[in-house]
Formats: sequence, structure tokens, C-alpha cells
Amino acid sequence: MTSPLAQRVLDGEHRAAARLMRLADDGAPAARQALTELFPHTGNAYILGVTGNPGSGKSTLVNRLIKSFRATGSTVGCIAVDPTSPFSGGAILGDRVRMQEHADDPGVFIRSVATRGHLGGLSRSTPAMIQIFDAMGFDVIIVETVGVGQDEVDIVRFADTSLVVLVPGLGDDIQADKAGLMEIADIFVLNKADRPGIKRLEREVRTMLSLHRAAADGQTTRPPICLTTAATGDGLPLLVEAIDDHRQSLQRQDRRQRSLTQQAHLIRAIARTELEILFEETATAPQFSALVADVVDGTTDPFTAADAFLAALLRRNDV
Ligand SMILES: Nc1nc2c(ncn2[C@@H]2O[C@H](COP(=O)(O)OP(=O)(O)O)[C@@H](O)[C@H]2O)c(=O)[nH]1
Ligand SMILES: [Mg+2]
Repeated sequence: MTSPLAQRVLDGEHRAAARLMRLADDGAPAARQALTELFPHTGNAYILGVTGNPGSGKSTLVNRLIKSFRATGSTVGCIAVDPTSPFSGGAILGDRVRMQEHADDPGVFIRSVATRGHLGGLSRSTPAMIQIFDAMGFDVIIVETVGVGQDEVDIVRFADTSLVVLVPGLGDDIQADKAGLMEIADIFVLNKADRPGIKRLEREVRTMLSLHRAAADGQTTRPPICLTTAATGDGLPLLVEAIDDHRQSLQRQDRRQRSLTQQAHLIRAIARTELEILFEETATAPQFSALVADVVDGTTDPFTAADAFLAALLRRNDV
């Protein structure tokens, strides 16, 4: 038996999908039920991750990629995970403007989500959104993230193809080196190629790739490097070709083995996010303050208190 909400999502209703995404973000039990029902209908979409610093031009790039996928008849679901609050940030506002462009196209569904306050990294609903888009039958799902937290890196690893976006002029310690982004890139996108410093950035990436990938066992292929100016569309055809090539190469791999690796990353991302949420809930419960007072008063010590904290967290109780 499929619940009415899950059924409406399967029927491709955008409003039902938006509702389920909101429920998932709140951790509502109804969302969990619906997602369980949707899972058997997933696994068909091609998932493209786009990671890079805020302001590197990811959304501009994604907008161009959406157009290119649409031109070949593919439908596209897009999730932009943004670190800024919807109230303070111009980034989401910018995304809204971009979304307007596709507002009349039922073959495009864009969701912009702010990451949850201090939890940082991935929004709780991102894995749910991917599953919902997949079950709705979207051919392509694009996930835009800044890739800062481990949970975000896990999500990027869950993608079929991962683009890492770099821009010139941010100093010589390569931006991708943080959080191991170097290892996750299937394709490097050097965006803002109209800016000074692009040649230097390209040299740095090439040098680093030869060091990194030479060190990594069995890593025989180097990811392609694509220079783009997302603002004008320069370099986009070559990027689209590189994405296509990577997508083709996936079809030659062992499907089950790839699924095992991908699902492991997805489960880790979901569990890590839930753990962070539980941690924060436990640490802000009134009983936690009492525990702290016990340590200060010498009734207990910090190690015993931390044990009690963890026990409460794993019971999903207050301290
Ligand atoms: N000069 C230049 N600016 C760009 C390029 N691509 C994007 N931008 C600008 O960079 C800013 C941030 O772009 P956005 O797509 O929102 O970046 P995001 O935060 O990574 O999603 C915007 O003002 C864009 O117009 C580019 O190729 N060259
Ligand atoms: Mg953006």
C-alpha cells in the first residue's frame, strides 16, 4: 500500500514533492514512511554533484548545464545546498532569479535549501530530495554544495559524476585540497576563466594532480580539466562533453559494485547528519546543564559526564 503522499510524488506532482521535502527537513515520521515507499522506485536518475567555494559560480554553471540537459530532452531536478541563511544571504536570492527562468518548464524542478544553522554542511533534506527527484522520474539530478563538511563530501561521493569548481585568484594553496576534494573530482572545472590568474591555476591543478594521483594506488586515469566562463557560456560545450564521457565510462563498470560504494556514502551522510542533530538536541537539553553543574560541583567528572551524555544520545533521550 502506497500512502497518498508517496503516490502523488510518484505521479510527478511538484507540490506533493515540495511538501514531502519540507516534512523530511523537519524529520517528520510521515516523511520517513513516504521515503521508504519511494525507495523501490529510485536508482534510475543520473546524479551530478557540483562542489566549490561560495561565489565560485556553481549556480551560474548549473543553470547552463540545466539548459544543455533540457536541449537533449532530459528532465532535471536540481538541489542547491547553500551555507547562508535564506534571510541574510544573497546567494539564495540569486538562485531564485535563476529559477524564474525555468518556472514554466515542468521538466525542471529546482530547490534551494539553506543548511541548518550551526549544524553546517549538508541540509538534512538533501538525501531525501535526491530520492524524491529520483522517484518522480527525473532523468538528471544536480546537487550543488560547498563541500565543507564530511557529510557533504559523502553526498558528493554518492553522485555518479562529481565536478569540483575552482576559481583563480584565491591564493596558491589550492582550494580543493581542503576536505579531500582533490580525490572526489571526476572533472575539474576552472571557472571564471575570464579572470587573471587562470593559467596559473591550471598549472597548479595539473601539478597537484600529478603528485596526488601518482601517489594513489591504481589511479591510472586523471580527471579532465575544463576551463569555463559560466557567465558567458564559454567552455561549456567541452565541459558537457567531459560529463558525457564520464557518464559513458560508468556504464562500463560493475553496476552492483558501484551501487555498494555509492549507497555506503549515502548512508554515512544520512547517519552523520542525524547524529549531529541528536548531538545538538542532547547538548541543549536542560538536563545537560544539570550534568555540567554536577561536574563543576565535583559530584562527577567530565569523562563520566560525557559517557552519560553519549548514553542519553544513543537512547535518543535527554541526558
Ligand atoms: N567574471 C566571472 N564571473 C562569474 C562567472 N561565473 C559566475 N560569475 C559570477 O560570480 C558570482 C557568483 O556566482 P554564483 O553562480 O552565485 O556562485 P555560487 O555561490 O558558487 O553558486 C555571480 O555574480 C556570477 O555572476 C565567470 O565565469 N566569470
Ligand atoms: Mg549557488
